[in-house]
Amino acid sequence: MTDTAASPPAFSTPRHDWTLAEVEALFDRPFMDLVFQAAAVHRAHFDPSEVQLSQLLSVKTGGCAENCGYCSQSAHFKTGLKAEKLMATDEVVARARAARDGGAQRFCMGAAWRELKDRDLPKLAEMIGEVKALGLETCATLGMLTADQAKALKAAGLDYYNHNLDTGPDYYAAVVTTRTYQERLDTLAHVRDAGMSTCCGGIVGMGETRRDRAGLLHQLATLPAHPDSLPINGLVPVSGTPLGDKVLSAKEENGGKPIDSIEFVRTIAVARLVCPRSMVRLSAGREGMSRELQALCFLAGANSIFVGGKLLTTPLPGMDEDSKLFQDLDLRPMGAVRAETAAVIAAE
Ligand code: SAM
Ligand code: DTB
Ligand code: SF4
Repeated sequence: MTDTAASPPAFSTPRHDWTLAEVEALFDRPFMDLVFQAAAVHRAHFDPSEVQLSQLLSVKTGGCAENCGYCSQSAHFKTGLKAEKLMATDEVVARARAARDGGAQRFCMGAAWRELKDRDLPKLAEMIGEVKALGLETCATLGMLTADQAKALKAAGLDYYNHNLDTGPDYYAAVVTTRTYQERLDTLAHVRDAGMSTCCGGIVGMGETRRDRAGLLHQLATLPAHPDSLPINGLVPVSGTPLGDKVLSAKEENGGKPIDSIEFVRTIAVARLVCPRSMVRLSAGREGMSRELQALCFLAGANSIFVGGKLLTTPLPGMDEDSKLFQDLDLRPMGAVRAETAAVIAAE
């Protein structure tokens, strides 16, 4: 007998003193026990039939100064992506309204920047304020922030800031060299200090080891506050990027997938166990995942996804496909702000 049914309470209280060895030991648990335990912890904190829907929009695409080895938007790689200017506020608001009316609860604005420049702040603040006025939760991912910029974004109505650690500290140098791990931790501290919620996770399937995946989750679980949202992205292999090309040229391994699907589920389950109250987001990589694999991820504790047919520059399943999946799995969107609700908010 393994300690499955008896263990959940021990995991239910968030801890910040995880050791790397403990996180690695969770990865090594028998798969069925791990998923069972993660599902129990999920149920201790959330309604397991609810999944949060977020929609992304790339408000400034391409031409980024950073060299993140997975990214379609880096100016260091030839990916064929056309760089664009910062989008007009009206266009962003129209897209946010459509996302809300489609059932999204949160709208996340992404920019291909190394860091936010003060000159762009007024326009971003206006955008965030108008999206918030639609009744949506607001999220942005704009690169590194200073403490003052974080405060200004909070004042503009920003609820969440996404800034990922991407991988464990030992593998980090193989992924990006133009931004340090510490710089990422510093931006996260500014976001927390400004009173915003944090969205922070990483990518799996970049050639890292299980120890590196444990290293990422160990970092997240030992932050001063666990991330409010914890996105687990499966690498979307983009042709022209060093990490994407590696996967694309080794197609026979894992059936052309960047990571074995059972290992992916393990990563979701361990994230749920070490950060029991976080919204664990099954993020990039859903396109091409089977319905059964997604169901297993929800069972293992994922309770948030991106929807709407597109992430920032790469595809996602369409709304029809996701609605059918939700119907078949008896899942429902968490707290969606549909048109009727928003009309009430606007009239207040
Ligand atoms: N430029 C900002 C930054 O990196 O801080 C924000 C945008 S960036 C695209 C947001 C996150 O998306 C990255 O940190 C990375 O974790 C994830 N991401 C980007 N490209 C990806 C890919 N090809 N596959 C999986 N995740 C990806
Ligand atoms: C996150 O962790 N994943 C999202 C969101 N936060 C910003 C972005 C995924 C991007 C995937 C590649 C693309 O579409 O360009
Ligand atoms: Fe730039 Fe963000 Fe892409 Fe890195 S992940 S290259 S910072 S857009």
